[in-house]
Amino acid sequence: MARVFLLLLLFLLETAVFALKLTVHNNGPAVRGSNVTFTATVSGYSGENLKFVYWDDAQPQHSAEFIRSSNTSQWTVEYPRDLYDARDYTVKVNLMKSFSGFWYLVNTSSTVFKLTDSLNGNLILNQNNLDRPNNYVAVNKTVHHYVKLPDNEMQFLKENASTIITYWFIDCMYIDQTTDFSLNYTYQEVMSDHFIDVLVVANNEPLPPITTTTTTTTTTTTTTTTTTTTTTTTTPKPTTTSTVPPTVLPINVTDNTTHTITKRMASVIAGQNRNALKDFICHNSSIVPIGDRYTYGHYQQAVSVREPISTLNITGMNWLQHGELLNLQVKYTGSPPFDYCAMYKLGQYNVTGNETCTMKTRTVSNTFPLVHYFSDSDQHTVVVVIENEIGKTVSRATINIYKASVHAQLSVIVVPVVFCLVAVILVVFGVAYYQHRSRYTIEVADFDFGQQVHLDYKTFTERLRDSFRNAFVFGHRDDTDSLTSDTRYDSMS
Ligand SMILES: *[C@@H]1O[C@H](CO)[C@@H](O)[C@H](O)[C@H]1NC(C)=O
Ligand SMILES: *[C@@H]1O[C@H](CO)[C@@H](O)[C@H](O)[C@H]1NC(C)=O
Ligand SMILES: *[C@@H]1O[C@H](CO)[C@@H](O)[C@H](O)[C@H]1NC(C)=O
Ligand SMILES: *[C@@H]1O[C@H](CO)[C@@H](O)[C@H](O)[C@H]1NC(C)=O
Ligand SMILES: *[C@@H]1O[C@H](CO)[C@@H](O)[C@H](O)[C@H]1NC(C)=O
Ligand SMILES: *[C@@H]1O[C@H](CO)[C@@H](O)[C@H](O)[C@H]1NC(C)=O
Ligand SMILES: CC(=O)N[C@H]1CO[C@H](CO)[C@@H](O)[C@@H]1O
Repeated sequence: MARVFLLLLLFLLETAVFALKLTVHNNGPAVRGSNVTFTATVSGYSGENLKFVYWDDAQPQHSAEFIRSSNTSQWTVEYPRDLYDARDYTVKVNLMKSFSGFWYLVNTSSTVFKLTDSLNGNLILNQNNLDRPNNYVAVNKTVHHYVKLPDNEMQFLKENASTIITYWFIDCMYIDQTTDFSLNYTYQEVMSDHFIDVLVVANNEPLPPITTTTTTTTTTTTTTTTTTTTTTTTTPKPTTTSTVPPTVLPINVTDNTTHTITKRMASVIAGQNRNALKDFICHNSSIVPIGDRYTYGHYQQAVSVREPISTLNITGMNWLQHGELLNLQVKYTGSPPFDYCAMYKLGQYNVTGNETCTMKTRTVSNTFPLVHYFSDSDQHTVVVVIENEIGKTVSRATINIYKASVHAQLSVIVVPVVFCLVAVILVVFGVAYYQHRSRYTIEVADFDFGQQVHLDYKTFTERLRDSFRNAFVFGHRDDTDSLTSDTRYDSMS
């Protein structure tokens, strides 16, 4: 009795204080016949053993329990087509902990999942190996359309379908059938809108024999189909009032291997409400036209064809005098509307291509002006980012700003400087010449002055005269006298 009480106390304590949080997810919705995986995750886990008890509310019911020494557990359940209807189901999970060999409930949680008649997943538009984030595609460039199925449905189809064919319709017109869930198609009309219908058909069982009666029905439908296809060509979008006959399936496909399947489909369809099929292909209808022997997926997608931004030209003066306004024209081609912005960077800037605008300006014009005032006089780079629904283009232009004084120097300063230099040279030469002359005269004057004191009675001419006189009038004896007298004067001066 005391032990039960203690257990109860512990249990209450556990749930109140140390409660583990339990969350359950599923990978649905899933087509009938495929697997659904449930994942239970515990938060606040501290290393103990946990028991996960699962059960669903389907008939026949599934249940399972797992003991795990981790905070997560997975349960995968198969829901065969012949046993389970398409609807919402609930899976509940009990989380249990053990105490003295007893498992007691800690927490409980549940998840709701959907079984569907048709395949899930999405139709994806891919251009230049990039999935389009929206339904806009570039004109004259192959669009890779493909159906992306969830992994569990893909696995189901691989294991339980001998043939999977994807039928492609654009604007209610049959285009092609493929076996790889994809279609390459090029849209050639810019600014046009289209509506894509894709039907993925996988057979779940061997094909029953085709009766002659059904074949004839098929043939008749064929003729009607072809005639109406031409009528619908002019209509860009499927309209409810269109005169499209019920069967738009490719009944006149020449390929032998697919021929039977196509015929089979047509015969199945022939037994159904024809208007239901028309609605199925051309409109947003959830009517199942094919029946339980096939697993199908129907995908619809609107496509808008646009021209990407190209040949972006930035023209105008990019050498500016300081104080002048930058005034450039940006011109480009592409489909409007455009969102643009310009960024001004100091110095050289190399565009990376993923520059983005924080503030965009919208325009429908294929040109816009760039007007800007630079307060300094450096080199700048203007980066222009233009976006439309297809993509983005980044371009740039380098702006050089020069100071007004730099311009003036050439005419106003350089010329006077040259003249000044000439003047200075002239003055320097003049002074040098004058000094040279005056120094010569001064030297002579000094010499004369010095001579005046000591040689006032014997100048150079006088001495010359004396020498002549000595040589020719007095003979050699007086020669030595004049020499000694000369030496004496020199040493004295
Ligand atoms: C379709 O386009 C994709 C990607 O552009 C390419 O990988 C694939 O080979 C093309 N398929 C056909 C049938 O041309
Ligand atoms: C049916 O065949 C004709 C000629 O063989 C062809 O022009 C037409 O496009 C085909 N229709 C479809 C829906 O394939
Ligand atoms: C198609 O119909 C479903 C429900 O019937 C609706 O939720 C969905 O928005 C519709 N899609 C289009 C493209 O009209
Ligand atoms: C851009 O310049 C080139 C060459 O000058 C010219 O051929 C082209 O048409 C211009 N593009 C635009 C959009 O002005
Ligand atoms: C821009 O790129 C050129 C050549 O790739 C490089 O020489 C230059 O240094 C780069 N300038 C800047 C500012 O990154
Ligand atoms: C784009 O920007 C991101 C972050 O802003 C940066 O990590 C990445 O290197 C850039 N890519 C290119 C091609 O410059
Ligand atoms: C090929 C194959 O495995 N087909 C099976 C698909 O599933 C159904 C039941 O849903 C089986 O009857 C088929 O044999």
